Amino acid sequence: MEELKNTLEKWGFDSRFRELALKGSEEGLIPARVIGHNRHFYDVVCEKGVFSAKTSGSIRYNSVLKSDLPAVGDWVMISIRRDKSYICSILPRKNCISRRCSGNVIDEQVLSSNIDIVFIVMSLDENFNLKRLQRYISVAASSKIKYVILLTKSDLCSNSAELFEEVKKAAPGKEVFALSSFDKTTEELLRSFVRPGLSAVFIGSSGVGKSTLINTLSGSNIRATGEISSAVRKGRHTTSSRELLLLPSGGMVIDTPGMREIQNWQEEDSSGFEMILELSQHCRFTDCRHKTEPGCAVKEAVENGTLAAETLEMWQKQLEESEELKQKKAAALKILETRKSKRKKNRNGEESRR
Ligand SMILES: Nc1nc2c(ncn2[C@@H]2O[C@H](COP(=O)(O)OP(=O)(O)OP(=O)(O)O)[C@@H](O)[C@H]2O)c(=O)[nH]1
Ligand SMILES: [Mg+2]
Ligand SMILES: [Zn+2]
Repeated sequence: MEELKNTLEKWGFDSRFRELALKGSEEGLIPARVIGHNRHFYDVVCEKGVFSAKTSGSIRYNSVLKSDLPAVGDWVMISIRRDKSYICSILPRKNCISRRCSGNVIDEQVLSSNIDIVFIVMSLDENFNLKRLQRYISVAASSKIKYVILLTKSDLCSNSAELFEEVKKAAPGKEVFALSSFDKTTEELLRSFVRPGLSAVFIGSSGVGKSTLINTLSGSNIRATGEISSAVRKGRHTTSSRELLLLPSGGMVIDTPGMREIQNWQEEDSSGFEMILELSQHCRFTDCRHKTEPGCAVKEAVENGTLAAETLEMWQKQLEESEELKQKKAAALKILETRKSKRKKNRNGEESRR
């Protein structure tokens, strides 16, 4: 029994989840962690091994947002009935990293949950883009999970020191590393963060080296990486699904497919925009949007060159998006309430008929 308990601990099962799981175990359910997901099935690991599971009807019935469904990294309670396994509930997430779904749908997609560290990966080649990095930072920061920035392909870059400084400025006080994904020192660096029992997730655009870093960390080629020339593989993604892997040295990593766009779902985080917040204290109107209002201290700072116009542009875009999101969230909650009350009515009706 002790050995079995150890198995789940390797996968990050701690006292918090153990306590949460105890409540569910009375109904014959057992705890498991979601380690993979494809269209209709989830791969889950539990004391009895790895199983392919479906969600129970009640999970599907009660979900309004995509984020109400299981995600890679979740601890869940499952039932194993002969040859079929079902995910019956999701234990409350310790945290999660999520984004707004791409395209026109406004919904929350959980990229992974119950994470101890986020590696934001960007390469020092033509993929380098500070605006995009800011997006990733915003997503990681609002999830309140520790994040570290990895700038890969330093071996292909002649001005990596310069770019490194630019990133340091964009992420004051944060840990930033310029490296080559293949180096032994990179393995040591990653290992210092991904300790046994901890879960790390790698996020970033396609081709920046997320899977390569995971191979370096694990000491073997456990992940396929994109080897085809960049001209051929433009827009192609090597990693196509999220997967949580247990490393031989302990610790877990989640490899994710490169994302073309990432938009924050959570309330916007203001890190990186402190200067605007500070300046807006001096605007004539307390609700100044720094657009056409007279007496705007922020606009003034842009005009005299103390504040970059792009920074203000990004901040305004972020505000617009978060307002749109607030409305959508309110609408989604309404749907949930209606569903719940309908369900209650049905149940009451059934009872009174008895
Ligand atoms: N020179 C050099 N090449 C690298 C480095 N890191 C990754 N690569 C190469 O970049 C290519 C893409 O790497 P992947 O690890 O597949 O990138 P990915 O981020 O996992 O991409 P997706 O799975 O599509 O999201 C591969 O050919 C790697 O060998 C690096 O530090 N230096
Ligand atoms: Mg990959
Ligand atoms: Zn203003």
